[in-house]
Amino acid sequence: APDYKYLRVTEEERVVTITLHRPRSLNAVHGAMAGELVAALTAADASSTVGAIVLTGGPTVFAAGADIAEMAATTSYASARFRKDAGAFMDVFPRLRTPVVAAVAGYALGGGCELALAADVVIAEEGATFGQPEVQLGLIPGWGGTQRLVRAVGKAKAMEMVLTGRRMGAEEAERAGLVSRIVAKGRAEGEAADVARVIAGGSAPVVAVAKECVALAAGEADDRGIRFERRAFQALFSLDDAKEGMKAFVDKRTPEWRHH
Ligand code: CO8
Repeated sequence: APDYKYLRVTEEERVVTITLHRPRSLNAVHGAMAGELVAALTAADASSTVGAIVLTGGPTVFAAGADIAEMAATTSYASARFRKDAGAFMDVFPRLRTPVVAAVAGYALGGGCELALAADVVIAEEGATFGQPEVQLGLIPGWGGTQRLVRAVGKAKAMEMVLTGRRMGAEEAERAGLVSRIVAKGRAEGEAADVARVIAGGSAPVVAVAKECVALAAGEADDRGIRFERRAFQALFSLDDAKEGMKAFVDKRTPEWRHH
């Protein structure tokens, strides 16, 4: 098995568990981690011994978003790392035949929330928190959040969350439909593994086609909104308010918007 630096990957009973592993930055997703995630998901999907994938951040945090320090150091979308379209790695999710069960403990913010939204089933434990705080950074969600959050929780809640950055606790997230189930603290990964084992116990082609049908009903086949969001993110990324917002986070202060 390949060695990953920012992931832990284990396989047991037809279930691959992928754990995001950058504990000192709350699993913030930088370019290197995103690349590893695509590799690990693609490898699991290609394996005939794998019937389901668990995606988790471990027992304390799912992911606090894209890596703001890395983004702040990127002057524009024309610069090297971003030339290839920093959101494109998310296209791996709709391509997977193997269902992905997200196990969420703690923060799932920004890109972290978007990873959960891209999963097929989301199990959250008490204390889990979901949100799209990009507006506070002078940005918008860029990994599908504006599209999939609307589908998950409806327009009013999605609009409020994206426009204000308000976070949603596990209970509200379950009521709204973002989460399939809430479990006791410390149980998200175990319960997600149980769900994944049940899925992996089914006939692989039947499961794959069932997933495809539900994904179609959930709007996953139409990627125009995702692509529009990505371009809009890129357009806003180079504005001075985005620079100020990201810099303010890095400097641990409140941003001062130029365009107020
Ligand atoms: N990126 C980089 N570093 C982070 C991030 C992040 N998203 N989140 C936390 N960290 C770091 C902190 O800087 C801190 O580092 P250090 O110890 O060196 O100071 C460490 O993790 C611990 O964080 P805190 O001290 O802030 O921990 P708290 O418990 O006080 O707060 C929070 C936890 C509330 C989660 C807080 O860390 C926070 O608000 N984080 C940022 C959340 C956020 O805004 N996420 C959205 C990011 S933007 C995004 O995801 C856009 C996706 C699309 C991008 C497409 C192109 C790339």
